[in-house]
Amino acid sequence: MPNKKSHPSALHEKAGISPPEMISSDSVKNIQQFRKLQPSSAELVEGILAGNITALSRAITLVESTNVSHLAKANEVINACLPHANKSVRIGITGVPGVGKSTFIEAFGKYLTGLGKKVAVLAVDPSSTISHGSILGDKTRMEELVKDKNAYIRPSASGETLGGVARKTRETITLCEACGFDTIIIETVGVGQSETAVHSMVDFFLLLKISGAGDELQGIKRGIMEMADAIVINKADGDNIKKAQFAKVEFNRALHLFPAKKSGWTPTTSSCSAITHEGIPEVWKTIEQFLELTKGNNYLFEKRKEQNQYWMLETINEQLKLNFYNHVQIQKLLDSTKKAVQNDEISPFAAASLLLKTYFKD
Ligand SMILES: Nc1nc2c(ncn2[C@@H]2O[C@H](COP(=O)(O)OP(=O)(O)OP(=O)(O)O)[C@@H](O)[C@H]2O)c(=O)[nH]1
Ligand SMILES: [Mg+2]
Repeated sequence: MPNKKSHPSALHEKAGISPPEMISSDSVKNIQQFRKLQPSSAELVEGILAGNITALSRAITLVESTNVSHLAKANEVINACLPHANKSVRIGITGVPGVGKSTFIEAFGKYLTGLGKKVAVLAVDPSSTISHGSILGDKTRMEELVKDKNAYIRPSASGETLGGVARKTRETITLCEACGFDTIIIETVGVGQSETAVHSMVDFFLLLKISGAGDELQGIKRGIMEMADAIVINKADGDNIKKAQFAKVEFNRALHLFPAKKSGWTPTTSSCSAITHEGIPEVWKTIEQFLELTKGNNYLFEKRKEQNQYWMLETINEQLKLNFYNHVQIQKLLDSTKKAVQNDEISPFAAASLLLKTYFKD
């Protein structure tokens, strides 16, 4: 009979094998390390106020988080940063795709850091809420600015709604200002309602255009013209210089048809080339003149106060809507009620009031 000991087999296991550790000690160490790396809100604030970019980026990620448990911490950080914010100039830049916004911001941003300014570039990009960060391409358009230690570029937050994305950008402005950035540039694509949102968070609104075939005013939304503090015709280089001059005259004429602005500022038109940098310093000069005027007549500060109220109301609207559509009973009833409305079984108003009643009952 063979000796069991000298011929171990699976059927006659004696010594046994200790089961593998359920959790590897390496992973535990990593997780502990990671937890330690998650700074408290006080640590984040301390970092931001010291001008630490890593702390700033982390705080922005926190603000952008859709995780409800992050909300309280994000609010703590923002509230602590608030007394240190508000000291920058906020510039909104809009224009249709391809007009040269990113190239312009690269040239303009470099010019400003050359003057010793600290520039933060943010974006409200409704398309990125679908494609999750189309501005990534922008970072390659802003090659020089990305490398500049006095510049900070943050791609657009992604989110469910434009309102939500814009609100996060508004909060990000506060964080950037507390971190010492004195010039905030917010880029937006001229689609949807994003210009209105950006206009509601900046001091100066710049519309970038290119010269066309003489029909400059075609297809331009009246509302955008009305919001603009300056129209800058980009790509005024090479064969385009003459056309840009014509466009400037035409825009100038059109701007004079609008009623005077509350700020007391008369919108300007100019041309530039984001490639040759011709006309870029003049854009900054215009903004300086605007600031001098609106600080002098107090408009700048009054407008910021109004904007703060706007964002409070916007946030309430946004949260109420979200809450309504996420309500369990509403989710159950919404589709069938929509169908009933479609089939003329109930009027849209009666249906709305029925759903609202259901919502407010709980
Ligand atoms: N000649 C000339 N070309 C320019 C100028 N500015 C931008 N471009 C070119 O125009 C194209 C579009 O420029 P972008 O800066 O990507 O335009 P954008 O407005 O940011 O575009 P989206 O991000 O798609 O909305 C690029 O090929 C640029 O090189 C300029 O001043 N002169
Ligand atoms: Mg761009």
